[in-house]
Amino acid sequence: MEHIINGFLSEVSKRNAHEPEFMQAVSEVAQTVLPYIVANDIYHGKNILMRMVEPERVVMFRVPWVDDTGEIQVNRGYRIEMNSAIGPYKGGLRFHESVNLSILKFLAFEQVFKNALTTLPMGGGKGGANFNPKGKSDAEVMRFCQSFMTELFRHIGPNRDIPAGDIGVGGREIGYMFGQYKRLKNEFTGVLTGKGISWGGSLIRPEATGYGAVYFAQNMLHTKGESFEGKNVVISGSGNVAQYAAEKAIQLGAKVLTLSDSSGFIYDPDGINQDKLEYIMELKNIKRERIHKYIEKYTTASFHKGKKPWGVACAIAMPCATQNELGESYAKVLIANGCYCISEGANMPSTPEAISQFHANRVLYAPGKASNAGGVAVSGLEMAQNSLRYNWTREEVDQRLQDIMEDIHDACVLYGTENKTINYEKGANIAGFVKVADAMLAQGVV
Ligand code: NDP
Ligand code: 2IT
Repeated sequence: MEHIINGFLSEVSKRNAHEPEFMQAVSEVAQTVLPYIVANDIYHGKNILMRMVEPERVVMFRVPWVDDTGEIQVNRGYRIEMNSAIGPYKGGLRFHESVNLSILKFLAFEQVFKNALTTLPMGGGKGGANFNPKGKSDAEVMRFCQSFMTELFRHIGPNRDIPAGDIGVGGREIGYMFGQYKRLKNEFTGVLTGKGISWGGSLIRPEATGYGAVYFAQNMLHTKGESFEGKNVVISGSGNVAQYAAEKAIQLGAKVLTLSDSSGFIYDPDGINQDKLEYIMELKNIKRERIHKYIEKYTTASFHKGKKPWGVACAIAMPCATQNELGESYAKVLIANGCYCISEGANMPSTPEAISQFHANRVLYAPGKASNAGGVAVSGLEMAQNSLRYNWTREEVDQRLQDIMEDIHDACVLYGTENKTINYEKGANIAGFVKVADAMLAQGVV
C-alpha cells in the first residue's frame, strides 16, 4: 500500500511543483482514500483520485485598482473550479497577502469533500486574491472588489459557480461584489452567499461555521458521555469563525479562555462572556482593530504578543484562524495539559505531525472538512431560499444546521470506525470521496 501511495503522490507532486499546501491536503486524503479504492473494485483501476486532484478549470486574472492617493495598484485574482460532479462549484473567496495558487488549490480540494459531506448538491471551488484589506479604507476595498468582480463575473453564476466569504471577505466585501455583479449582468440572482438579510441573505449564515464547529464537537463529546458544560475552551482567531464558535460554546456553558489574531493571543482567566464577546465583535468587525485592545478594557486579561494560545490548559481546543497554525509541539502541549477534543473551525489548521499526535493519544479530532462544513452548508440553504424566493426563520435554519452536523458526524462514524474508535479524518475523507466518485463514474470519463 505504501508503494501505491508514494507512487501516486510523486506523480501529483511532479505536476504541481512548488505547491506545498496543495500537496499536504492531497497527501492527507490519499493516505486514507487510496487503501479504500484498492479494496473496492468499483473504484479500482479508474484513475479516479488522479482525476479528482486535477482542477476542472483554473482562472487567474489581473485586478487593477486605484488607491486613495491616486496610485494604481495591481493584484492577482483567482478562481479554482475544482469539481462539479454533484453540483455547481461552491466555495469562498479569500483576500489575504499570502494567497497563491497552492493555498487556493488546497482549499478548493478540501471544499470538494466538505461540500459532499453536507448532504447538499454542491461541487467544490475556491478563489481570492493576494490583496491585503488591513488598513485599507472602505472606498479602497470597494474599488478593489468592483475590479475583482469585473473579471470574475463572466466565470460565475447561480447555476455555475457561487462564491462566498473566507479570510478577509465578510459582509462588506460580499456587498460590494454583489452590487457589481448585479450591475454587470442586470440580474438579481443568488450568485454569492453571505449576503445581507434584506437582499437575499440567510439568517444564521454569519454564525454557521462557528456554531457548526461547536455542534460537531458536541456530537463527538456525546460519544464519550461528555458535553461543553463547565469545560475550558481555547480558541484561536478572532474573525467570523472564532467569534461564533466562542458564542455557541459560551451558550452551552463552557468557559472560553482565549482568542487571537496574527499578532498574538488574549487570555482571560475569568472567561470571555457574552458581553465581552460583543465588545470583541465591535472591535474587530466595526472598528477593524487588533485583538490586544481587549486588555485595555478588561484589565485582568493578558496579551501574549507573537504567541499562539495552545499552551493554555483546556479540555477542548478550536483552531479557527488559518492553515498550519497548530504543529506537533503545540499538539503535545495541549495533550499534556489534558485536552481531549479538537474541532477545527479553520481549514487544515493542524499539521500532519500534530494530527498523528492526536490519533496516537486517542484525542477526539475532527478535521475542518467535517467540523467547519456548517458555513458552506448554510450557504447551500441560502441558495435554496434564493431559488424558492422565500426566507426561513432563524430557528428553522439553525435546526437544519444542527441536523446536517449530526449527519456529517454519522457519516464519519460509518466510514471511520476502527477498533471501536472513530477516526474522523478517515471517515470524512472516505464519505466525501464516495459521494463525488460515484457521481463522476456515473457521468462517464470526466
Ligand atoms: P476572518 O478574516 O474573519 O478572520 C481570520 C482570523 O484568523 C483573524 O483573527 C486573523 O487575524 C487570523 N489569521 C488569518 N491569517 C492568519 C495567519 N497567517 N496567522 C495568524 N492568524 C491569522 O476569517 P474567517 O474567520 O472567515 O476564517 C478563519 C478560518 O476559517 C480560515 O481557515 C477559513 O478558511 C476557515 N473557514 C471559514 C468559513 C467561513 O464561513 N468564513 C467556513 C469554513 C472555514 P488577523 O486579523 O491578524 O489577520
Ligand atoms: O471554507 C469554507 O467552507 C468557506 N469559506 C465557506 C464557503 C461557502 O461557500 O460558504
